[in-house]
Amino acid sequence: MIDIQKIREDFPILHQNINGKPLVYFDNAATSQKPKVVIDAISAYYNTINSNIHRGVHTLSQKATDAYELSRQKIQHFINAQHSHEVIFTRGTTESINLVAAGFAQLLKKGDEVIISYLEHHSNIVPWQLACEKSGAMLKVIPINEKGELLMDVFEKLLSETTKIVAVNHISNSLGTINPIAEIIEKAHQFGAAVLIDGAQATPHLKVNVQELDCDFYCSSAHKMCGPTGVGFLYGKTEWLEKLPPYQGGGEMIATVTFEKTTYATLPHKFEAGTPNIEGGIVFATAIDYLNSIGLENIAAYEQELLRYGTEKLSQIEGIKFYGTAQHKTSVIAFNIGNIHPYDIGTIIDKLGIAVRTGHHCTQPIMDFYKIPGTIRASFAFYNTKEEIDLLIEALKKATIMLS
Ligand code: C6P
Repeated sequence: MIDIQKIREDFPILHQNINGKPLVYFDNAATSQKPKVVIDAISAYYNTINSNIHRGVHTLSQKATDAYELSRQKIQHFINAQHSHEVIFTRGTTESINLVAAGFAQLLKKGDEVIISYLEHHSNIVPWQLACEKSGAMLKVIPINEKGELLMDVFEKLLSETTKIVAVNHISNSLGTINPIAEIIEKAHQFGAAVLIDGAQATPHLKVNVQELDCDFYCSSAHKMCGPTGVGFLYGKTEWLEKLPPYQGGGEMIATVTFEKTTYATLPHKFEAGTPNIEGGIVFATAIDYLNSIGLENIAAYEQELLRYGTEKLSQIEGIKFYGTAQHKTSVIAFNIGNIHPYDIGTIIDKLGIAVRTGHHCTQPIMDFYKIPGTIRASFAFYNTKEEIDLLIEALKKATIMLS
């Protein structure tokens, strides 16, 4: 059991009025709020050990390097990777996917196929389109049903010896669907295809075990996990990371450089050119410690309770239509009310202190599937409460009256 009121004390931002009303933050799928330990760790870094890493003989640089590498190990253990060199620091999920897709662009050839799904965020669509354009490979898409679940029988038919990589999200950011990734990975491996899992919406909410899943790549962003923005990770199996070409060239990713030939550094440095987001990388570990202190199982159980409560309460609103009613889903509720444009509702409830996201949520194909311009998306985190859901309902009722 978690003590929500105590947890809420950890988040300074939650205790303020927005537009004269207490803030209700339901835009957690876009980015999570940060606990004080994370905010303090950022200033502690700059107050005590700020310096460049992997470069200096001096003590500060060594301290910063140690903290950065310790954070890599924290991420390794958080996702149960076998080796810390299988964890590459990136700017976030988007960069992680681009890194893999750019590498595959060089490995793929005409006749090869890449499979993604209808549920993907644009950052798991566009990099693969670019890779296919460059290589001549073909992009295939797993369709969905009305509930927002992948059609697994069609997926099986799409798979063949020509499938080289399957890239799907663990959890849909727009609908909350939890995809059957263990099954996807197993089926793809039967055809020798690699599998990349976009875990941006999963790592904040449930325990991930990359060895058990046996995925080839897994990625996520710190900012959705109570950590800072501008940092994330790419997990890759050693053999795949060895096989992929470097993503960017520059300092720290080399072994030797001459004008004739450059040789590359060993993993993970081969993929970490230039000065990284040092403070972000280090503080990522603080965020992981914080999530672990609450417990992913506790977080998942409480958020499911909020999902049940929210769905039941919202169902009472006249004219509401939900998008994404999968059997297995996280605490994301996407909906529209009557013919009112989601943006109009979002704007009015913001005046009442409530933060939700409206629009296509960087998933235009899902909106096209439902033939809508966008949705209102309320996404709950473990620091939200049922009382806040009640405030959302009240605000929605007011907005509906004003806009009808
Ligand atoms: N989704 C949302 O409001 P970055 O921006 O690189 O940290 O994450 C991109 C990304 C990739 N995949 C999924 C499933 C995601 O949800 C996101 C980010 C946010 O839904 C911002 S668009």
